[in-house]
Formats: sequence, structure tokens, C-alpha cells
Amino acid sequence: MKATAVARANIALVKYWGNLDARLNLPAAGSLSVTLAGLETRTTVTRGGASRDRLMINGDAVSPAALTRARRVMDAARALAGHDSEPLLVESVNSFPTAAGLASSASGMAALAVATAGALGLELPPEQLSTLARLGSGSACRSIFGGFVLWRPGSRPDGSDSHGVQLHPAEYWGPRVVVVVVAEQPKPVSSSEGMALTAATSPYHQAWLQGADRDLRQARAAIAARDLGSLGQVAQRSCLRMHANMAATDPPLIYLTSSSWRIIEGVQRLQGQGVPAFFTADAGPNIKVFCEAEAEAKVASEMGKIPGVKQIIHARPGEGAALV
Ligand code: 2P0
Repeated sequence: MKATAVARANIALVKYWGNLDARLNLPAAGSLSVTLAGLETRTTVTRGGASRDRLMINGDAVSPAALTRARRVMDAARALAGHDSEPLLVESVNSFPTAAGLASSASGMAALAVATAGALGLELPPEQLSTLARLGSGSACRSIFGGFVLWRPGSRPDGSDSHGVQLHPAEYWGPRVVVVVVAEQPKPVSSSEGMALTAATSPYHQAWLQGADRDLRQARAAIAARDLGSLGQVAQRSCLRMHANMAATDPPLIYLTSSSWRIIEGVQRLQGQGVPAFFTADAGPNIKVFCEAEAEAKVASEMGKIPGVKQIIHARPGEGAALV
């Protein structure tokens, strides 16, 4: 009647920004990410725990809009289980500050998919858990898997072949990820709204989508060679082109702040000194710095000196989502 799952956030090295079908979160291009130990969501789903669906995050009931989004995952799982109208109580806790503007939707929807399937007695292969998680948040389909993960866009209109695929497990390679937090408020424009605005108004959007296959090829080759320099080249390019595409929308969508740019400059200074490190950032101002393990202390200490930095979180490649 009750199941608990743990899932971790992921950070994309080749970014997802654009849907073919926004209702099913079917992407217009592939993306590639690393699942992160250090940023976890733990979710318990209980059958018969409430008279209607309820979702609590860190002890507080969520907004109706957030519940509606979670119910896309819950409804699809209930349909598979043949329990269409059974209400579920969902209790979710993040190990990292929820308000810190980090990717809580990826770990949250992945944990929700696994815990809901578990509570309903469904035994689904990871690919199917990944398609379920994707309905709640596109990037969540990657958090079902650990380590280095490719999201294959798929070609079926129902999305059944649009899911994550593990390229290498977490223990394959251990670069460190220094998460530099500069903002602790939720972003003003959600990713789904931002993606729709970009597709509708940015003149660069087609060029952005056309670059994805090349970026994926280079990123996969760099990871296969455990080559942080080559991975950094493609990851920084994918990140900056995504932000350029966002900034070219009408009205403009600018997620990076002056603090973000100071951190990017700080990473470039370290690179100039020969420190193996690169930056990336999602739809928000916080910057994630990848580096070799031996450079982690230096990177964290340099980032900590930059004005505007509120918090530093240490992460590294981690495991996929699982029942506990
Ligand atoms: C990604 N992002 O590949 C890209 C890069 C943000 C920038 O997937 O609305 O997590 O946050 O639940 O799918 C963000 O979109 O959607 C995203 P939300 P999702 O990680």
C-alpha cells in the first residue's frame, strides 16, 4: 500500500530546450546529462492515505498547478495498474534547499514515478519508468538512470520510445561538480513556458536544434575517452548557445545574472591557470562547475570568494532512481 523511492537531480551537458509536443514533453532533439549524488529527493506514495490526491513537499501542500503536473505521472501509472480512481498521498523531501533554484523537478518527478509504480504494485522496466517520469518533467526521464545518461527523443507520437538510456554507470568516471548557488528564489519563467516562447519567437531556434547531434557526438566521445577538456568544450558551447537562444526571444528570456557571469569569468580565470574545470547553467542563475577531483578544493575556494555566492554544494556522478 506504500512505497518509498529515492532519485537524484541531473545536470545536462548537452541541453534540452525545445519540445515537439509540450503536453507529453517530447523533445525536439536529444540531450545528455550526469545524474548527481548529493542532490536527492525521497518520496513516499501511500494508497488509501487520503480521500483525494495530495502532494506534500518538505511538509507543505503544493500549489494546484504543481499537483496537476504530478498527476500526469500518477494518472499514467494508475491507468497502467487499472486503478484509475484510487487517490494517492505523496510525501516528498529534498536533501537540498528546494528554494535554491536547483533542479528539484527532475529528482522529484523521477522519485514520484518510481514510488507511484511501487505503491501500485507495477513492476516496470526502467525505460517505462523513464517515460512516466518524463510526463511530469522532461529532464526527469534522465534521472531514472545513474551516471551518464542520453535522452533519446524517440519517434512514436505517444512518446513510448522517448526515454533515458544509460551510457555509463556512475562509477565509470568521477569528475566533481561544484554547484555555485547565487539565487534562492524560484525562476520567474518556468522551463516549459520558456521553451514555448523560444520556439515561437527566437530566430536562432532552428540553428540551436540543428547543433544538437554534433554536440551529442562530441560529448559521447569525450565521455568515452574520460576527456574533461573536450567535454568542457562541448558543454560550455551547448550551455551558452541555449542561453543565447533564450535571450533572443521576444520578450527576452534572461536567466543568468551579473553574479552568474562573475562566476563564469572566475572559471575562465582558473582555466587560464591550467585548472581542469568547465561551467554549465540551466534555466536559472546558478552555475555548476565540473572539475577533476584534485581541483575540487581550489575551484570551491575560488568560487566562494566571488561576490553574490550564497552557498556551495558538492556533487559527483550518482545512482539512478530506486525503491528503498
Ligand atoms: C535540461 N532544462 O536539459 C534543460 C536545460 C533547463 C535547461 O530540462 O519545468 O526540468 O523545470 O520541470 O524538464 C528544464 O526543464 O522542466 C530543463 P521543469 P524540465 O536539463
